[in-house]
Amino acid sequence: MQQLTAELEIDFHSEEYKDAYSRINAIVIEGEQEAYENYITLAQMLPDFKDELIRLSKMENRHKKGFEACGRNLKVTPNMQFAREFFAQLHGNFQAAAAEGKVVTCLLIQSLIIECFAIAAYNIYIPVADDFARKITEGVVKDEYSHLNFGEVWLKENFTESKAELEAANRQNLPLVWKMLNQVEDDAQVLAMEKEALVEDFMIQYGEALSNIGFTTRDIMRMSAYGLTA
Ligand code: Y39
Ligand code: FE
Ligand code: FE
Ligand code: FE
Repeated sequence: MQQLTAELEIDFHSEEYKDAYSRINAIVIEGEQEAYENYITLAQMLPDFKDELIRLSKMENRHKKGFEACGRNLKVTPNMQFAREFFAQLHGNFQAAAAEGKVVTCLLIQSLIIECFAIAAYNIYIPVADDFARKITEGVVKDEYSHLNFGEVWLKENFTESKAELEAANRQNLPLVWKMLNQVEDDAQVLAMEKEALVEDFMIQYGEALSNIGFTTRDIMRMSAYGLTA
């Protein structure tokens, strides 16, 4: 892994790298902050799972602190304004769903879509990260799999009643992921993260999650196609 970053000759201290990092690092910090808040909201919506969801929210808060340290380590100031705008639509959809008590939509947005996005981004980042950020990100990505698992297990257990709402929420929110990926493509490239690799990893995680919940291959194909219209 050390080798890959050396082979690619990534200069973590160049102005170009730091400029791109000011946005990507901010996105990750903002994402972790919103994930922290989203799991607190979910804890209120699912009182039977309150303790577990509060535990997940605390993990998100630790992730945020880890990524703040990654930015400080490279002497980069995260562009939080950019990051808030980046998440605004997905965040708005989560909040609207929460206000209506639509727990299935909230779980799809946070525990499936956002967690799969995080897993894809962190998996692709780890081999090309600086040594400090790599260690932090390796610890974080393990936690993200457990967050995805929470959503999968709950939705699998409630699949029949959730199916229609999941399809609607997928249709509403999956196109946002492609929009977001397109927005960060150039910055990700500067960090040696290929958009094609991000898309591939996301679709594998997301498709596997839908399959674990109970969707058929045919359903998954149909649901995945909504991304392409973005
Ligand atoms: O559950 C979580 O911890 C998720 C909030 C974090 C999302 C991180 C989103 C990363 C997108 C980065 C895009 C880089 C190309
Ligand atoms: Fe996280
Ligand atoms: Fe998470
Ligand atoms: Fe490319």
